[in-house]
Amino acid sequence: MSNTANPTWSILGAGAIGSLWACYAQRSGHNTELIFRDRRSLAAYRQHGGIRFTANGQTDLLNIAARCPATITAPIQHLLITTKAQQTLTALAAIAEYIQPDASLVLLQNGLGIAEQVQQQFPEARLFKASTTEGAYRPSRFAVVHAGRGQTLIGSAADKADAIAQSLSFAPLTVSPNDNIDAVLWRKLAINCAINPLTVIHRCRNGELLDKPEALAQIASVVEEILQLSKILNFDQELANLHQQVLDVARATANNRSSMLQDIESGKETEIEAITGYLCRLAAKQGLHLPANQLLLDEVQRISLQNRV
Ligand code: KPL
Repeated sequence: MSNTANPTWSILGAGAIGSLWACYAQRSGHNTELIFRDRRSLAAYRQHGGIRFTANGQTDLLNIAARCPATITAPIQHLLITTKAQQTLTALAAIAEYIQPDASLVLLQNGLGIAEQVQQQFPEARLFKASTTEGAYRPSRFAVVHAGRGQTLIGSAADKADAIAQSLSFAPLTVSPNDNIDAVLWRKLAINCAINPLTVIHRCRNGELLDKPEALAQIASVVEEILQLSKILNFDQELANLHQQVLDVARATANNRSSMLQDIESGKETEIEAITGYLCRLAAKQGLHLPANQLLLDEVQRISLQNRV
């Protein structure tokens, strides 16, 4: 029952957010498929019997269709990309032959700097960028918990996003078109830079940062540097009240472990390169050094190296 208004969405990246979208798509009767990295992960998924999905205190095992690059047979016209930023290009290269030239590609991930490279790899594709504050985490492999409601915005420099937003709104998830998605993503990057690395360094939940004078001082310095860079890039209007907003997000998500801390705790590669790394590289191109952010980057890289399993 795939058609223009109700397309089949292939989902690349079965992390928390990819699994969340896949589960709600399946629940609401839409065609969807998860694309796993290789035959081994696909076999492990099949062995597990599906994704164990928990929402509103209820858990179900959802047997969502799944493939890996070697088992894809049909062309891909609608692709939701929820891999980690640094894994995107390799994951896309593995399925590139199936992606239709004019496919709709939606990037829904933390960090910046990948969209331009994806557009280069698929020059005729309709590329959309999205950002979500839906709260989801994976208590174990092939399991996802929808922990808190949030907002999801989508936009594109070249296209209207209304139809795509609608087709990705699998109830109760709602995706809204946004005319200034780059500003939304810049703000999200800034908030991620101010919270995520510090939760790793202090090994604490988001809200616990607010009780630590040292962390509060670090947040203030990180924010100050981001505002400096944003001014040079003419992005400063987008960041009005950034400092207050960071504190609000830490308070609103007080009980959560940031995605970066979750990665560290499960021995996975973090997204530090696409978050603070991207910020520091962008600053360097402008001849600007961001010492507080650089320190967090170095420190998280050091912790990750010690930590990888
Ligand atoms: O987006 C987040 C994450 O965990 O990645 C939070 C902590 C809410 C903001 O940085």
